[in-house]
Amino acid sequence: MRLITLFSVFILCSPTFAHFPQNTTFKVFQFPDSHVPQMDGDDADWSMVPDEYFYDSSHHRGMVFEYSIDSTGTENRVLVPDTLAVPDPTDFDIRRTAVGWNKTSNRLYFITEVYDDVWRFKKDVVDSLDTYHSRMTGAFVHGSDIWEIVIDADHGGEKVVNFADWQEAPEVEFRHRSAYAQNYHLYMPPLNGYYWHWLWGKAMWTKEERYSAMGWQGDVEHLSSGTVTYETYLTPFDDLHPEGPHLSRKHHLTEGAVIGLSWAYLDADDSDEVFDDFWMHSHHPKMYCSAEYLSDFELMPIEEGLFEGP
Ligand SMILES: [Ca+2]
Ligand SMILES: [Ca+2]
Ligand SMILES: [Ca+2]
Repeated sequence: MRLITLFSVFILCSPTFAHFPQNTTFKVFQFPDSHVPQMDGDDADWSMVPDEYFYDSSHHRGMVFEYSIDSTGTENRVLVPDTLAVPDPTDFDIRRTAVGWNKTSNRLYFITEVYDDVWRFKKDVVDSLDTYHSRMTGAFVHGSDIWEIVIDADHGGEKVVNFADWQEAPEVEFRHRSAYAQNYHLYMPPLNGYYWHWLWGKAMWTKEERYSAMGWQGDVEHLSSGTVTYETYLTPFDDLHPEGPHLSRKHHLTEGAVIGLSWAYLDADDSDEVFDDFWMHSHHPKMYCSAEYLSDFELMPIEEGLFEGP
């Protein structure tokens, strides 16, 4: 059994560059009110979205690790810096992923279709994910297949975590964590059949349907291989307060605006404690902890000609 330090791969976040990859702007498809997709795992309502809005495995890169056994017999792994892995389609194949938005609902819509050789989505204790300990340290999160999405809608480049010393001032850290750039860990498929939404912060209310929802399809079982189609919508915030929406400030999505956004897939195959790899759209391993490492995405106008007719 592997005894790898949970966050052994997480490196210090000290942003020095802005937005990855640089000089590239990706597109967010605009759905008119008449064509807002349903979160049911059926991709039919994305059929009109042009190919240029979709990203596949070729757009993603993974982490590379070195493994070693120490004197106690514990296996350790260390991230190899400045080295990226190319996805192996027999291990994890991102067939296609796209992002959309709708002005009226003020939501971002996501769809992904992924093949995995080992789907992991069962654990003995799911409730531990919502404990103070888990929310502060990230404990109990890994070892399941997760789609991690980070949104910085006002393009401020703020941090996600590390606002204060976790031991000295946990309430300061919790107040600001995911407030200005939200980090969601979405379990794919839902853990134990129902748990899907873990915001990396103290707030528990972002999983309410008025702020987020999810639907998926796929003929897969725990520890089996197969293809999953997963849809979710998320609501962007300029300030997400842990105590509730009444103290929070939504971001209002505006046509033509450029937002900070990225995602990565935590592929867990071999262990129910850690991930095997982290497949990143932005190609930057720090995208999880600061919006400085996200990509630029433009909220596009409605595509002419796609929605005409009766
Ligand atoms: Ca759908
Ligand atoms: Ca895999
Ligand atoms: Ca997996």
